[in-house]
Order: sequence, then C-alpha cells, then structure tokens
Amino acid sequence: MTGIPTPRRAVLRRLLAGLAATALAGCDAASRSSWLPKVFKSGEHLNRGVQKRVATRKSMAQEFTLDDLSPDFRSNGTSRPASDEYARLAANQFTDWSLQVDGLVRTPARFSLAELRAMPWRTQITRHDCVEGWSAIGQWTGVPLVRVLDRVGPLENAQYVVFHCADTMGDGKPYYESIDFDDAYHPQTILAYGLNGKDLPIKNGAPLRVRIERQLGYKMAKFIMRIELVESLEQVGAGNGGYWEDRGYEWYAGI
Ligand SMILES: Nc1nc2c(c(=O)[nH]1)N[C@H]1C(S)=C(S)[C@@H](COP(=O)(O)O)O[C@H]1N2
Ligand SMILES: [Mo]
Repeated sequence: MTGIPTPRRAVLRRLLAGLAATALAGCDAASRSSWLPKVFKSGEHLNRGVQKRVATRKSMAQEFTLDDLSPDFRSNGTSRPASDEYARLAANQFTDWSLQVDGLVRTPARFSLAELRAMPWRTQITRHDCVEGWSAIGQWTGVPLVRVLDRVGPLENAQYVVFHCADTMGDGKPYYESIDFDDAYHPQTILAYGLNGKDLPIKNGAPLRVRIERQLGYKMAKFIMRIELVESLEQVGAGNGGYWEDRGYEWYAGI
C-alpha cells in the first residue's frame, strides 16, 4: 500500500489500520477485492458515529488553492462508456445530451448542457480520495445540485437523490449512486461540467458528474444521464443505493 499519498483523513487512517489488522490475522492479501469492502465497512460504522458528534453533516470539506492542483486528475473505473448512444452524444460534443430529472418531483424536466451552464455556478478545489488508495486535487466547476432540485420541486416523500449513469460495469450492470437530502443540499454538492478550468474530460465523466465533497470517490457518479428522486432505495438496482454498495461498500462513505 505504498501508493497512498497523504492519508490525512481519518477514514484512510482507519482503512490502513484495518488493512494491517487483516494482514496480521493472516488473510490473503491477494484477495483484496473481497475483503476490502468488509474492512471498509467496519471503519465506516465507527465513522458515522464520529461524524455525528464532531463534524455535523453541514460542515464544509477542505478547499485548496490552484498551487495544490494535481498535474493530472487520473481516471478511475469507467474511462468512457461503451454504448453507441454515448458515442453519438460525445461525437456532437454533448449538444444533444440532456439531463433528465424525474421521480418524486412536482415538475419533471430535462436540462441541456447549455441550460445547466447558464445557471448559477460554483468552483471549488478539493481532494478526491478513492478507496483503491489514491487521492487527487482538482478544481471543479458546476451548478449546485440544489438549484436543479429547486427547479423540479421535490415532493414531501422524496428521501434520496439517485444518479443514473451512461456506463455499465464488467458484469453488465449500470453504474448508479445515491445520496440523501443532507448531502443533496450541501453547498459543495455540485453537478460538475468543468475540471481545472476546461470542459470536463470524458475520462472524468463528461458531460456531467457529481461532486459530494465529504464522501469517497465511488459516490461521485460520472456520465450522469438521469437524476431520480425516490422515497426508498430498495427499488433501485439491487437495493443498496449504488453499484458498489450492491457489492458490499458502505452507502454512507463520509470522510
Ligand atoms: N459512472 C461512473 N461513475 C464513477 C465510476 C465509474 O466507474 N462509473 N467510478 C467511481 C470511482 S471508484 C471513483 S474513485 C471516481 C473516479 O473519478 P475520476 O475518473 O474522475 O478519477 O469516479 C466514481 N464514479
Ligand atoms: Mo474509487
């Protein structure tokens, strides 16, 4: 695990402690993919309690300066969705793409990239932490999710915001993610169309990806096609709130 740069955040420290403990217990390090989520899970239960006492869900993630930017913001997971539909959208610079927002809302709507860019925007320089053991600092620009939600009017019974993505994973299942309204209304939760002062590259999720700055990398859905408001996560995917959550990762990945 020499690839972890500065494990400053508590979750990474706990993750490392967990990995060391697992190694001492004699587990096979080669089966990383099967035991990492479990280790991670125990750390996260602790984290949720800590979070409640010391931080509150309203606290801001640390922001950095232009001097801190990583030279290249690497790509992880899908670097380009394989569908013909995505290829067609990309070939037209996403001018035909639109974000569908529906589910438990008063007024379902579609937003083109131009419409999203015309809305109030925010820029933030933050650090992204991936459970696979790397971090990167990037400058993200986008529309706060709250602005988009205000336009469609969430219904009283809406509890979660689900992001449906254009890519499917190796097992053929689509990538998706979800957050609750504490995170949806957080000022740093943005639908980003820009990275480091340029259009969001395809490898990082073009045309639109979400930033949820106090959570881990896998929550930050790329290639978003649709946002759905739901009352329960049970009806979505395998019912655990995200592609990786359906495979054992924690739904609340706070750092
Ligand atoms: N649609 C989609 N979103 C995704 C992924 C993915 O494979 N598909 N990978 C996740 C993971 S594990 C991480 S760490 C980040 C990586 O973002 P990046 O490619 O900009 O580095 O995207 C997250 N969002
Ligand atoms: Mo990740």
